[in-house]
Amino acid sequence: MYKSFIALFVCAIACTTFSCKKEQGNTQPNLINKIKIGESILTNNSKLTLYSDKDITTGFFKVYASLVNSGGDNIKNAVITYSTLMQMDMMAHASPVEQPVFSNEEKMYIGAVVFSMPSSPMNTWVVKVSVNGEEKIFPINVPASTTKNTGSYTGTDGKAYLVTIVPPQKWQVGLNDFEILINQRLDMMHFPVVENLQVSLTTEMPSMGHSSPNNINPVSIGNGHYKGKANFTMTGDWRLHFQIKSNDVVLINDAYVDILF
Ligand SMILES: [Cu+2]
Repeated sequence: MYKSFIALFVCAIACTTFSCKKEQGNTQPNLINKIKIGESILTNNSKLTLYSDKDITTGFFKVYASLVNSGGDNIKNAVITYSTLMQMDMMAHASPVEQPVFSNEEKMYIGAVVFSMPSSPMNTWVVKVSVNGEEKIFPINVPASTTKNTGSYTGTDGKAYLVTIVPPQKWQVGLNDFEILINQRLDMMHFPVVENLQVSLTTEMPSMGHSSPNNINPVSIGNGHYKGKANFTMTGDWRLHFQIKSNDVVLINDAYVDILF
């Protein structure tokens, strides 16, 4: 009897300690290799912080939102939406975004933004984040990427499209998994994703005038993303050419992005 009491007691302590530790460890957002791109305090004193994986340039970027209440606890059931706006000299426009979803792994909301053109003194980007209806505005400086990783094309149907590379963490010699994101520019503010297109990939090394074999054409995986593989036979400058068809009719003959590694 006495022994089982002890056992129960030890077990209770161990469980409490363990679950307490686990709880604390699990509620911290994973900030390894994240770059803070903005922070703001909401009216209820919770803190909203935005992060990216790397320095922002033109192109596709994951945007992480951490939301922590005044007691330091992670809030994971908020309704968070992203939108972008570029204020230009004579007009304003938005760009494609992917709405954030809470990740139990990262302990943050993860969405994405495409910066379709660089900032300049007259052309400035903001990312707007709405948290349970309260909007916070984050100015973001967007230098031009050193290589072209997003482009705008007019389709054979007369509509405008954006084709953007979603690169792997790191390009390497050999097979590289990558995705492209295809959006239609419906108007200056709306960029719905386009699914069910047929994409074929050819590679080119512009500086040496050769291509590479054994690439794998990107196929639709939903949300406007198309996943394929590029086979690089050497380091250097590579251009990925995409011919995009809709119902077997050429929509965009040559959308391309450039890679340098
Ligand atoms: Cu612009």
